[in-house]
Amino acid sequence: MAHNLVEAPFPPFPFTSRPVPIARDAFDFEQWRREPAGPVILKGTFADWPLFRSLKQCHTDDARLDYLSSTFGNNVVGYTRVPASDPFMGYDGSGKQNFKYAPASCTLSEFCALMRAALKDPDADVLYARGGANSVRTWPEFSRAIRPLDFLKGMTPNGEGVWLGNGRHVTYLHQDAHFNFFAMVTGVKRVLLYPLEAIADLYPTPFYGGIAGTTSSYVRPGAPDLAKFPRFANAAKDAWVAQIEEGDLLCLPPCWWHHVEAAPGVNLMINTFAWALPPRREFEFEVMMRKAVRAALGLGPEELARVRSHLDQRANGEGPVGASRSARVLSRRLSRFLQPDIPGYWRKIARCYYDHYIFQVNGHPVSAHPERHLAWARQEGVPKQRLRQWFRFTRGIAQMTWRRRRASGIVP
Ligand SMILES: O=C(O)CCC(=O)C(=O)O
Repeated sequence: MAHNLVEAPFPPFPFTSRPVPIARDAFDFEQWRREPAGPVILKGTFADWPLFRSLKQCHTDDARLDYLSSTFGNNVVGYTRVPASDPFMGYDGSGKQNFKYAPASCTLSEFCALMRAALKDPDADVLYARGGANSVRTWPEFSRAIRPLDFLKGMTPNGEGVWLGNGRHVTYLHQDAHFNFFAMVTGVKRVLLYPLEAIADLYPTPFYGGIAGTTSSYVRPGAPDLAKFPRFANAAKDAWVAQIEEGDLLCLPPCWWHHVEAAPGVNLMINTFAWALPPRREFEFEVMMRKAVRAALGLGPEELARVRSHLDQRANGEGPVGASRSARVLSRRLSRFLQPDIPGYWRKIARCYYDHYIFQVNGHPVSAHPERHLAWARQEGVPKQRLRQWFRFTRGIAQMTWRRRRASGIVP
């Protein structure tokens, strides 16, 4: 593997990191998918996309916007805007989300006109069409301008988004439960990454209780407040950085933390999430975790330590002998995702989540805002909330099935 060491127009991080490797010819994608050791960049995998080729022929941002506007202009874009003076989208100093995901919408040609004006004024807002609000398969002409990537065959897409902006935005540090592939079509992004195991040093939100339903971090990696988040200094040993440019496909294993910045100028990235387990199994894990975290709050440290050591030794369906019924139920639930039928990478993820949120081996799991962990647990106990989660999952599956029938995307 080679490394991506190209200079980029980003201020350096106040810590060192290792570069994400670039895959060379001998790279075995199937093997990576079975045992993803870390993120990797693939080059040239979508060089045949009409969208990519057309944009490559445009030599200015004006020309890129003309092309996007004239070819896909009627599609409806959901977007947000943040001030150029601070284009960070995430948590502010008091732990409050400082932006709305995609509060505005217009046609793509209107959005291109807004971006064109903003590009001429360095003080203009940063505009960003976020992928969760813009699905590739609902923009028919756009979908026809890309090609499915054969090596993703057999994976199940979970959402394929269009991320488009006038550059300079910063997306909060968070992780998603799925594989994630970033196809950088135009512009440059810098992606800071950490394995899930760095969780304790990243000051996470409650489990899946952060921005847009992800597990997010309260830290701003570009300007970390080390007085408030002293452990973040330890995270440097786990930090990876990828600078992705036109034609790069960044492949992220499930649950890797990522923080994304765009260089100035028109920026277009298409991503696809792919389920890391069969969808129902992944949802079962989420539901099980939500129950287990609540159940753990009712057990003492000794009993939790017994459950943990029981899982370490046996990882079977029975709980520790002589333990309370709640401890045995907890043990049974947790062991389900440590069995050999669960892929090795997910067993590792499960262990890491268990240690952090259930056994609390790193201290309080939401140490930046402990009260939010309790509020989250209370909320999780409300049947309406569980129904909402089930509804969201079922609707997501139905939507994706319907979209896959109608139009093609990145996953064949
Ligand atoms: O590119 C971005 O700004 C964010 C992308 C992202 O966070 C994601 O795909 O999960």
